[in-house]
Amino acid sequence: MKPADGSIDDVTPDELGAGPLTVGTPTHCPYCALQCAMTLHVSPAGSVTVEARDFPTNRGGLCQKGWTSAELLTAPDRLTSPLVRVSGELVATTWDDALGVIARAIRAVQVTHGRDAVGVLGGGGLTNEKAYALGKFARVALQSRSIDYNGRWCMSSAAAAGNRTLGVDRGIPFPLSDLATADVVLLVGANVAETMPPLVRHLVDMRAAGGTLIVADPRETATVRLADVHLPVTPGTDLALALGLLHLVVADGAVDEEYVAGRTNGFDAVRERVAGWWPERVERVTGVAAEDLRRVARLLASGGRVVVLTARGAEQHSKGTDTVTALIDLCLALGLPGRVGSGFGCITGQGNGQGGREHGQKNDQLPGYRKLDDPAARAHVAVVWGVPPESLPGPGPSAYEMLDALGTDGGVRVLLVHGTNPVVSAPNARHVVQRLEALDLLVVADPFLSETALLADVVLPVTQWAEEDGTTTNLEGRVIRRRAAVVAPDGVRSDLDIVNALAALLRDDLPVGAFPTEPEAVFDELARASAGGPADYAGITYDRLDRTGGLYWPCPDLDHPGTPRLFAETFGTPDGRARFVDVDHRPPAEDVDDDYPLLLTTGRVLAQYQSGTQTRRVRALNDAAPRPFVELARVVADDLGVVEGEDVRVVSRRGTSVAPARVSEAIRTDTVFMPFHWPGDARANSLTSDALDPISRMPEFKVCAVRLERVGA
Ligand SMILES: Nc1nc2c(c(=O)[nH]1)N[C@H]1C(S)=C(S)[C@@H](COP(=O)(O)OP(=O)(O)OC[C@H]3O[C@@H](n4cnc5c(=O)[nH]c(N)nc54)[C@H](O)[C@@H]3O)O[C@H]1N2
Ligand SMILES: Nc1nc2c(c(=O)[nH]1)N[C@H]1C(S)=C(S)[C@@H](COP(=O)(O)OP(=O)(O)OC[C@H]3O[C@@H](n4cnc5c(=O)[nH]c(N)nc54)[C@H](O)[C@@H]3O)O[C@H]1N2
Ligand code: SF4
Ligand SMILES: [Mo]
Repeated sequence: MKPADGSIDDVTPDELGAGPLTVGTPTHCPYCALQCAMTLHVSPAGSVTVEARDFPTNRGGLCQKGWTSAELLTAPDRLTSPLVRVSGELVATTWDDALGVIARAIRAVQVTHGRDAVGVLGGGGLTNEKAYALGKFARVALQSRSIDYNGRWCMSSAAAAGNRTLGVDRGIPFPLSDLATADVVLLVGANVAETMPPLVRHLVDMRAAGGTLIVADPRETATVRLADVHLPVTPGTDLALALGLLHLVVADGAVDEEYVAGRTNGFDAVRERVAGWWPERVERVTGVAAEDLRRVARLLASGGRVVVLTARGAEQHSKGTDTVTALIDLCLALGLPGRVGSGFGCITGQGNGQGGREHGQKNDQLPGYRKLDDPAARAHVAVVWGVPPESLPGPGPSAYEMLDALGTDGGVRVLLVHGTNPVVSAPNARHVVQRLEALDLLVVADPFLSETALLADVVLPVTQWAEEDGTTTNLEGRVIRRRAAVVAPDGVRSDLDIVNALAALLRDDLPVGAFPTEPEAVFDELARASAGGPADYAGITYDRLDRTGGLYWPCPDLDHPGTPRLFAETFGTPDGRARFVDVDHRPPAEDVDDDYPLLLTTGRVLAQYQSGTQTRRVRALNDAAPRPFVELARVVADDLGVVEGEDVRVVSRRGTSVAPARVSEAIRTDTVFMPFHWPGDARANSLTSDALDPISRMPEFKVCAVRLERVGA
């Protein structure tokens, strides 16, 4: 759908909207896990407009990113030809040549260094079909254990905590619309007013009906400004906060003893643990006033409909799994999970962050959220794949650990990157760039020349969102349909085509049709592979999705209506009872000291998305959020002698970044904040710590020690 004359840049949505609308293609947004519903209209000249569509999650709303998303389809620097590096330069080539270069390098490296020396790094924005195909490609065509994905840096702590307590990881295990009928909602480290604006509609309705919104965040964010209570936690102390709240619930006699006795195991150790977390101690650790703790504990224990949600602020820590666990313990003690209108959830981030962690691109996983080291799971999936179970490799390294070992003995030497831009988004990014440079061959498949693609030896131009069919699974575990609305530009291919072509070049012994390229065929195979697993899609088909608008997993057979609410009667554990897990607070991996006296935390702004590959190419979004910044409290700015807009240098043990100061009344005086959307000198991840959570392997993006310097000085 190339515009005939390149004039699309000058047409505003209003002008396009003035004409009669076509029937349009109903689909969902290319960006975050809210997966807002939209209709795409294509004009006879080929320009595309976005119309918001009503759906229970977005209720007719879109954020600015969604409204402007069609601009991605006509970006002037869209990649339309494979590129290979010749004498240091990326030059255009044919698909046959590019795929041949990759296949030869894979073969050579696997002969010399073993199968695991070829790795795949996937993405939580990829459709279910692509995530499934990448996992199968790694296990069946490469027979390598080296595959993981960027969701490791997103949902891994939430997933690990959900699995070990509730026995299943479906981020929000109830319909999002439940928020509107809650009496109390507690958000821990979630800035939904910027990261999922249409979600706020449910919270606004909740408050209009008399409900109370509580937000724990070191900054007074746009979300905090909507709230009734702000808990201004010190970064990295939510675990103590959770223990302190449970202490008060126990002390007030507000534990739901019948629920605890009837539906859970292991509360005694937790009850004993929280006895030591009295409010004044929690105040000293977290910076949250004891009286605010008491008020929040009373609200949570009020007996009404209570929902607790976490996002990355609580989770992206070297103790993120334990923090989420402590919050789940709190909710179990209150009897919330499984009670209609109440519950606990983690807000999934990426467009297919939920489905992307269910079907096999995770290092330890087979489709249907099965475990790679479970013999029964291996046997089931091996039958669907037509290979012997013993040919399937075991679990491999996590995303950061794989990157950290690139090019070393025993590490990956050929890396295929699909759907992530680690040069901008990986922790300790300067080190990661050095490791990427040590590879024998770096292959990046992307619609655009991302910062990681700029380092690659081979770049493969791929189709994006509105150019292809597929499914995603939204933040509530609802499987929905993405639909092709336009024809992809000449020269680009789908990730599914790439996997198919490489498998054919590498292996002539695979079953016929092992890597289908039709999304629906891939989905049907995925559904069979997932049958009987925790994330069971066996009863879901494109046809059913088209008729229903979406189905919640598990959906084990074609007559099954799907499962909007989990845990009504039983949890996902073998005995059906939830497990309290005894966890304790600990400081971040890197605390402040005389040389690095401030805490750096990082996150997002409304108008940019992730590493910015996509949103930095949309004009209106760049106008809205044109540059990076360092948010710092006025007293910190005054001490340093910097004024609003003046460049400041942020220094950590790993690197330096320079960005303009944003002097703020809305941040703790011991904390500075940087968004991570920009590359180059202002890259936040030049500073961040690569300390990992021991269970989830989540990096500590949300806290490290830094000092500030005046650039002029
Ligand atoms: N505009 C926009 N929206 C997005 C994205 C985007 O890039 N841009 N990305 C999507 C993705 S993949 C994700 S994962 C989600 C993330 O969504 P969120 O988790 O809402 O976003 P963040 O800005 O990463 O972090 C949320 C808040 O955590 C706070 N915080 C920092 N440290 C701590 C701490 O120690 N404790 C507590 N309680 N809070 C802390 C920050 O101040 C920040 O306001 O957003 C999704 N939506
Ligand atoms: N400091 C700091 N760092 C962070 C975070 C933080 O809070 N602070 N958050 C972390 C989190 S939660 C996340 S999710 C990550 C996100 O960081 P990244 O993984 O880098 O996220 P994106 O920018 O979404 O990268 C997706 C890439 O895939 C491309 N793409 C889009 N569609 C397709 C497709 O169909 N196929 C292929 N092959 N490519 C496609 C896009 O153009 C883009 O280049 O960042 C993490 N990094
Ligand atoms: S909130 Fe997320 S899904 Fe909705 S329009 Fe914005 S980016 Fe798209
Ligand atoms: Mo994320």
